Formats: sequence, structure tokens, C-alpha cells
Amino acid sequence: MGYNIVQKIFGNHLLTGEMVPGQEISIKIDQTLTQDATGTMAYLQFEAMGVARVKTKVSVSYVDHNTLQTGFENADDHRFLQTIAAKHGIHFSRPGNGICHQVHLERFGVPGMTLLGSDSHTPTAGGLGMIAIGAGGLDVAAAMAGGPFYLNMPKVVNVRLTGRLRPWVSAKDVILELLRTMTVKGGVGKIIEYSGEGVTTLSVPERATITNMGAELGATSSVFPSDKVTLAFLTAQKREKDWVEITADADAVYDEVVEINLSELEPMAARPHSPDNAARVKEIGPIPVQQVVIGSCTNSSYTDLMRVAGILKGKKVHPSINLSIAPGSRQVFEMLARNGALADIISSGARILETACGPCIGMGQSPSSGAVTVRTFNRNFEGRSGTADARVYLCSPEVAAATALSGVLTDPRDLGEFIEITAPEEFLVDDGMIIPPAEDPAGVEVLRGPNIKPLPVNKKLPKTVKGTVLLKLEDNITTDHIMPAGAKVLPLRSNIPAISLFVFSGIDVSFHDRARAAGGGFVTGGHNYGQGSSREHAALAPMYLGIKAVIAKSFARIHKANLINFGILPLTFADEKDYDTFKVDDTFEISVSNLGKTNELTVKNTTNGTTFKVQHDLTSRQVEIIKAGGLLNHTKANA
Ligand code: MIC
Ligand code: SF4
Repeated sequence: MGYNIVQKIFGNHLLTGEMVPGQEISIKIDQTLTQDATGTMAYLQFEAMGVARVKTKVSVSYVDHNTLQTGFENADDHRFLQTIAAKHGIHFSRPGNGICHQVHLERFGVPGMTLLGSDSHTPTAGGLGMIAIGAGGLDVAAAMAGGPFYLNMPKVVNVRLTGRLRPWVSAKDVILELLRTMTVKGGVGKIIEYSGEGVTTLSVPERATITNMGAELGATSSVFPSDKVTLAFLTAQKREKDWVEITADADAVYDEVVEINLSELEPMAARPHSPDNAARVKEIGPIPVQQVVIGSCTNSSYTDLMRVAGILKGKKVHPSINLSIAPGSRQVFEMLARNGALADIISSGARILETACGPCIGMGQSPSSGAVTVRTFNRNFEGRSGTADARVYLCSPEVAAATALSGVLTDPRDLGEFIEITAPEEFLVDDGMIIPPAEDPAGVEVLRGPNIKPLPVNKKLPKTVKGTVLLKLEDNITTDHIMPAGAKVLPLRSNIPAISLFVFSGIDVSFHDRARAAGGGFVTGGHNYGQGSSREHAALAPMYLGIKAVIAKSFARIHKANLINFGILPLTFADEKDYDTFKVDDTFEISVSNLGKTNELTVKNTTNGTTFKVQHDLTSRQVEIIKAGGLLNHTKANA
């Protein structure tokens, strides 16, 4: 029996366990990446581990999220990140150099290697044929310290691509179609592996758009083969020496197979407020739009922006529309400037933003009240744009640019003749904004501003956990609901006491005060609890407020791992009907003294006298982490 790509790469990196879906394995991590919004915590945790130099092949620290400097906080954090990188053997990609996933694809990703990143869209690098996984900062810190990365062996879903995209249909439409059919929880516990003759028609940046949004499927990762197209991309990046061929064996076996005929796809958009709420643009119709934003790690490659420039050339943005564009990397930005395409964009009336995440994470460009905003991003969760009642549609750069000209949601096929863009034979390569680690680490002083507060630590798990039910939530609660981002909150990422004021603030402004008054308690929810980002603050800040367990119908992978890392029990209802037996403000009591011996625990509702069963699927390693009050305590106790 042959091997698929996932089995080949995992097989080469396997440290413990067997590659049987669902079983815990651990793998060696070759590369790590962090970004500034999760990086401050990750490096504080790395420091606490007492390891002098990172043990990975390459570790890179990017600054791309917290770039709006409305006070000292973000700038101080950047300075901290730069100095701590120099000291501990980490490359530092300076603010202005671009979005972590785009730059990593261009300058660092290597086919066949493993990459762990403290950002959920780390699988973007799967477009190059690597196994790239998003995780909480603490897991990334442990990997930098040379530790294994633990995960449950995912199932492998084979998406077979046939045909070829027709003019004006783009890679974004492939992943929106997959989201439409698989939904935001369809990829949980799975890796999506692409194959078929359609693969050879897609460039690396197109593949990366698809693997990027595998995160929205809830998938652990997504991967394309490394083939001649990959070699051409790496050669154009002057990195052909990094290329190795990686393809699945002809008789490789998969857990599931999905077929997509590229020739049948049409321009699509995901409607508010979920990336899987996708439909054909023609079906949605010409709804009036007030804002268009082009950029993000999903869709801001050279070809994406060249096509946008081609569409906008010689035209003006529609009077009812505000168009903003953020190129994905300095490489892309500078190439557009040098070849004149930037002039066409400027002349159209677009507002040019710096190369960073920007509006994607609510760092500026929040739309007007109730606005319809059309964005080339990957997430359209309610409130994420910074405007609570805005309605965000996700689409390709082609749909976005066509919409910017017409003022209504527009199928780019209405533009007429297709604009061909050929991938450059040579990208503009200049790594001058990536600072290598210091040669004399002892001489580097790590600079900390007053915004960096010490890491809070949890207590050991008591024999019984008691507390109030603080929230009862529906399905698909995102980490943006739990720990909102945006320009106001993001600067507090290295200050847990301050950021904890905002936990669940979009759902219930009184949450922080109620949690404090009750001395902590429980959060309850539906399916896919914690989907979306990797931000461990969505576990760390609730832990700080005394949350002891989350009881849900099911969990998203990264958030569940983060809960465990900070000593919060992730429990599921043994019988989902029990969700209907309690209400907010009831008091629960759970005896956990048998946690390591049984998978089933009993919840006593001391308010209404009922009981119900909950389950956990923690491994014995994870039980020990929870008992110790989190991974840092556990590591220290075993050191
Ligand atoms: C996101 O897209 O939600 C983010 C912001 O990049 C997050 C990371 C964070 O919250 O810092 C992610 O995707 O993991
Ligand atoms: Fe940045 Fe948005 Fe990509 Fe997250 S999804 S890394 S915020 S561009």
C-alpha cells in the first residue's frame, strides 16, 4: 500500500505514536513562525523555559498584526520582539516587510518540512508542499525549545481537482466551494490533501489561497504536492535549492475523497457572518456595497494585485464605495511600484494601506454603520471588522475589484475580456528587512515596555470543581467572540489583566464583572466551540477570570489544545439533550478526582438538583497537564 503526502511528511517527522487517525502522535518541528499579536506571549513562555537558543532549523518572528500605533504599546512590543529574537536565535521580519504567511511562503517555506506557527493560517505554507500547522503560542514556544508537537493523527481527505479554472474564476472560488459543501466544522480532525490534474494548473500563490482557508474548514492543515510548479516558484524566489519533489504514491489510500471540477466553478462570495455561507455571486445578486478591501494573507499575492491593478486601470472607484488595498508583502508592494501597476491603483482612487493584516483584524478601516463590505479576506465573523452591525462578504480579488467599480456586488465576468497575468520569472528578492539573529547573544538586552506584564499562572486542579454557569452559547462560537481583537484590544495582548476586561464583551459586556463576582465558573456552548484563530488569549484570559471548564457539544482543535495548555477542562455532553437541562446562573459541581481513570464525569446541578454526564478525550499526558494547572506548571514540575 502506498503513502499519501501527509503520511510521508508525518512519517519523516514522527517521534511517538502510530499514524492511526484519532491517536495521539508527536512530531518534530523544523520551522516555527510567530506574529506580533501572539508572539509576545509565545516568547515570554519560551523565556520561561530557560532555553538559550531555538533548536529548530529556522524560526521567524513577524510583525504584521499590531501595526497601528495609537499609543506606546505596540511599538514597545515590537522592540521587545526584535531584541528577544536577536538574543535567542530567531529571524525578525520587521514591520513593513509583510504578512507572516505571505513572507514565509516567499522566503522561508521548504517542501517536505514541518512548520508550526502561532497563527491559525499557518497552513498557507501547505501551498509549497509542507505540513504547516497553526497552534497556540505555548505550543510554538515548546517547539522552539526543541520539544515535540503533540496532535491527534488527522484523517486525510483527498480533494481531487480536475479541469481548469475558467477566465475570471479564481483560487478563492475553489475554497469557497469547498466551504459551502464541507462547512466550517467539516475539516475538524482532518488534513486536506489536493491531487489530480487540476493541481498542475494552479500556481503556488493560488494553492496558498486554498490552503490558507483550509483553516476555515476547521482542518488541521491542507497540503499540495511539491511539483514542477513549486520548483518554478522557488526558482523565481531564487530558492531552487530548497525544492524537493513530494507527491502521493499512485496507490495511496485516503479516508475520504472529494472531487471538484475546476471548469465548473463560478465566482462566489461568502455571505455574513460565516465563511461557509457561500453562494455564486450571480445567485446573491447586485446588492449595494459601501466598502471594498483587498488584501490579507489569503489574497494579496503579486498576481492577485496585478489583476486588481489591471481591472482598475484607467477607471475610478464608484462614488458610493471606499476601496482600500493592502499588499501582502514588501516584495509584492515594491514590484507593483516598480512596474507601474501601483500608479494605476493609486489613480483609481484606492486608499493604499501598509503591508500588514490591517482591516482583516479590525486594525483600522472599520466600515460605516450597517455597511455592506466586500473583502478578499478569510473570515467574516460578526463584529470582526470593528463595526458591530457591518455585513462582510468574502470573495476573490476579481470580484472585489469589479465591485469597487460598479458599486454593487459584481460577477467579474461582466467586465468583458479576461486580463491575463503571467507569474514573474523572477521575484524581486531583497531580505534586507529580515534581521538575522545576533552573533553575540550575550550582548543583547531584551527591551520590555510597561505593557508587558508577567504571565499569570493557574493553580493545580482541585478534587472538585465548582462554580456558576456564566454563559450558555450556541454553535460555532469563534475565538473572536471569546477574546475580541481590533484596534482597541489588540495592543493589550501582552497584558492579560488588562485584556481580560474584554472577554466575551461582544456577547455580554457584563461577563468580566460577573465572572469576577462569581469567582469564576463555567462556560457552556454548542458545536465547534472556539473555531477560528489560534489566539491563546481566548484560553489564558478566561483562565485568569477563573473559568474552570468549558462544557460544549464539540470543540475546534486549536482552541481545545489551548484550553488544556492553560488548565481549563474541555468537556463534552455525553447526551447533547442535557444542554437543555440548565440555565445561566445555575451552580455546577464536578468531582474530577478520577479524571485520569475515567472518561466520564458527573455534573451536579446544585441549583435544580439534576445531574448529567460529560466526557473528555484527554490523553494521560493531557490529564497530567490539566492536573498541574497548565503546561508551564507541568513542564516546570518535570524539569
Ligand atoms: C486571525 O486571523 O484571527 C489572527 C488575528 O491572525 C489570529 C491570531 C491572533 O488572534 O493573533 C489567528 O488566525 O490565529
Ligand atoms: Fe492577518 Fe487576517 Fe491573515 Fe489573520 S487572517 S494572519 S489577521 S491577514
